[in-house]
Amino acid sequence: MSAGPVPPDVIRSGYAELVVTDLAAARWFYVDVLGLVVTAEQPDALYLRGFEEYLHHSLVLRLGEVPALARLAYRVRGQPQVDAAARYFASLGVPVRRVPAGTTLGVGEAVRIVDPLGFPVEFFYDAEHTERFTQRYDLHPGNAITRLDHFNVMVPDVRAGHDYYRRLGFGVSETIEDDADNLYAAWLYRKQTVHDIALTGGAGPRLHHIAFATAERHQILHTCDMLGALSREHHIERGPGRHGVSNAFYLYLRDPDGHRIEIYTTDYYTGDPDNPTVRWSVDDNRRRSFWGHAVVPSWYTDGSVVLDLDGRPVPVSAPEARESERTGVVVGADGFAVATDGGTRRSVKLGNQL
Ligand code: XXG
Ligand code: FE2
Repeated sequence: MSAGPVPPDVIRSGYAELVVTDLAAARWFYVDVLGLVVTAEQPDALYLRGFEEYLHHSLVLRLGEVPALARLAYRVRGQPQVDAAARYFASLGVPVRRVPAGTTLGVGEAVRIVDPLGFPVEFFYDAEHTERFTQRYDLHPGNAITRLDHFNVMVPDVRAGHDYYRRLGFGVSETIEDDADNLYAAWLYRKQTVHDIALTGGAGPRLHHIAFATAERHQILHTCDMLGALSREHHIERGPGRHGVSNAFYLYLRDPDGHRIEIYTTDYYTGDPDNPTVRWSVDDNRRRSFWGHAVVPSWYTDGSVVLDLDGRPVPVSAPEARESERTGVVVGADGFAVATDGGTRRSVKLGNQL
């Protein structure tokens, strides 16, 4: 029996394209507050990058009617790997579309698919180079973002998502699970950090967040101080704090359209072939906040819709109801459960109770 086409050699998470409904408001958030570098600007789009990034962009903001994720893009190891992606995904029977160079400004010929989890994903290699601003300290704001770090997506079946990314050659750095082998969340990588993609259990396919890295913790605190000083503190959703999973320092923000952005710094090296997977119990109160802080319910429930290759919203499915052994309620995601109460649904927090 033939093994079929091999998966493309993915290097790392490369860029994301978000649909935003007010480009001026988005520019304020991403450029004036977060301090991302503008590579190019068009009447209906902004192309942004971090201070260490030399490719054209790691985030595209495109004007549209409804806030959504247009695409996650992975960089592959050379242009022939773009063809390898086309062959591999055609063999899986999912929608595959080749797009000519320049379809996204600054990006060469690429392949777009809807992956088996329902997400619009691009595989690209060729991309325009720009100046790397690592040591242009004269340009750095106090909260300078260095680079894109990872994507996080919401999926109703974390095990299926984990298995799909494992087949694509991703390593698994950390998980949240229970004694019954239920997987609540998983972190998977190609580059030598904790993750390029995280899977969060919940109604999906939806985008949970896009995460950008700063070099140091204090830069995250500076963003909080700026938002406070501008009376725009409502953009802070969760944190700042220290993750259990990944050990990174973090902050979650909501942009003017509600898209969630994480600022993340100083996780750890995962590049050895025998890098051990850290498995967190869903009962460990430190897994999401190492300091035991409660996670706000919106962090578990809210996500951005995703678009198919023709720009239509992809329908969302809810996770299969699971009886928690501990509580007897239906768990939607770890730490946040929806209990059915004689017909009335109420939200209860589980995982952060001491
Ligand atoms: O990047 C991450 C996260 O996926 O955003 C969430 C690392 C850790 C966590 S968690 O909330 O599980 O600590
Ligand atoms: Fe994250």
